[in-house]
Amino acid sequence: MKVLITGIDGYSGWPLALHLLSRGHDVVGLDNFVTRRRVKEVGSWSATPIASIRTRLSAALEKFAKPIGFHQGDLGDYEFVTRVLRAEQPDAIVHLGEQRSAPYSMIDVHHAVATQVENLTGTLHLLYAMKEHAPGAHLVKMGTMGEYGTPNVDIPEGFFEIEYRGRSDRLPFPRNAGSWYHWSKVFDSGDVMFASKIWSLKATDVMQGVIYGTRTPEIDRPKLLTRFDFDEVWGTALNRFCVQAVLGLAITPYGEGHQTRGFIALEDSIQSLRIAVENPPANPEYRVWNQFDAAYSVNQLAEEVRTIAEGLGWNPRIEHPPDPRVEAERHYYQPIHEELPQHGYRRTRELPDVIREILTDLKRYERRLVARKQAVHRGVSWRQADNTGRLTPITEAVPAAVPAPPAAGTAPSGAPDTPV
Ligand code: USQ
Repeated sequence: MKVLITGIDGYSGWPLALHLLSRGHDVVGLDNFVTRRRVKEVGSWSATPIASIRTRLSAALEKFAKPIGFHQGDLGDYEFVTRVLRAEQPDAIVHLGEQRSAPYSMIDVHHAVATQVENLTGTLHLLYAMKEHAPGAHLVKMGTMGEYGTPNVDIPEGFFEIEYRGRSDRLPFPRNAGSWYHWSKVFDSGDVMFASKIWSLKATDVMQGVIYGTRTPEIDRPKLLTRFDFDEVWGTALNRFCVQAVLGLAITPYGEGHQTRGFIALEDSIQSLRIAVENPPANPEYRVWNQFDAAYSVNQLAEEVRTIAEGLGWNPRIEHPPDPRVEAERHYYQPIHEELPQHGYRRTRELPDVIREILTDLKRYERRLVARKQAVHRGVSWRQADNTGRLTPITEAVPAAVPAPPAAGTAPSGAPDTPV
């Protein structure tokens, strides 16, 4: 199968590319490297020293004796999107190329607008380009469990049967997102659902929980490392807690800490995306899969990290800063996740093992964590309309120039080779 990954340079995109290659698929990706630039914007970098795309592509070629095709460009450029789809004719498109941070979207009006404009524009461009140039392709769209919010009833997989005033129907389950970012994913989902209906496209909308971890089996050498963010804007809860333990900073479940979310290890999240790719709907259809392994409160995660870090001889502590987000700190949480197991998914990674692995890996890169320690807490508050004062850059400026685009299917020539 030929698979196009948008956002191939990202936390999930890169390990997914390696995994699909290992399964014998043809892989081609596109990226505009915006996450690398935006992590710098908030004064941070990846804990793992990730190689440039050029080095990544040649390391993958060395390992799998098969190239990954690559196009540098922006999903906001419709000409670029159509050119790639026309040239590549993918069987599946995994759409990961979106602004993925809730705190980033809450910084101020400009970050909110950038998040929603980019995410919706990129998705619409992809849908129109599919309709015109690859109507038989299967779109696997990265959504988020956060689209549903935390309702006081069980959460189905996308749709539910409802009876109201004596009549019944199967309708999309109500969405109730908790950030401008999460709302952008809700709007995307509506657009993918509608496009699938009017143009008879095949689409799987993956409602993914919070991902954690540093490794997948294919990442067996430094040049193949994926990024690992730990600053308040780009790092997610469990990954941040591990970094806090390594740095001797307080582990920070916000507020009461009973906020509960679905979590999934990086390796299993890649397994799920691969299963979605390899099992397209037989006929045009918009389907929704909830993708997480288990629900944990942030308190449970903090305790788990503390216990394992203590086992390593460290002395971590937990503090509860006031919750900077506007979210329920105590709530019911019972999402259903039956579709993936029905398609062959099996959990392979247990939480304590992965935490131990993350802590061990991070210890190796401790100097990089120390160098960006100030970025672990930035103070983006959902209650403030403008958080920019808190986010004055604390490291070097973002490079202005974007490397020249490489030819399709070749390693880019202009991409910087310094690990970032
Ligand atoms: N949290 C803490 N302490 C921290 C950081 C976060 O208690 O230091 C809490 C948050 O308040 C929230 C929960 O942990 O209640 C999850 O926050 P998060 O930053 O790990 O995840 P979130 O902002 O929801 O977004 C992340 C990814 C996003 C993905 C989403 C899946 O950045 O791309 O869509 O997880 S989900 O959460 O299921 O919507």
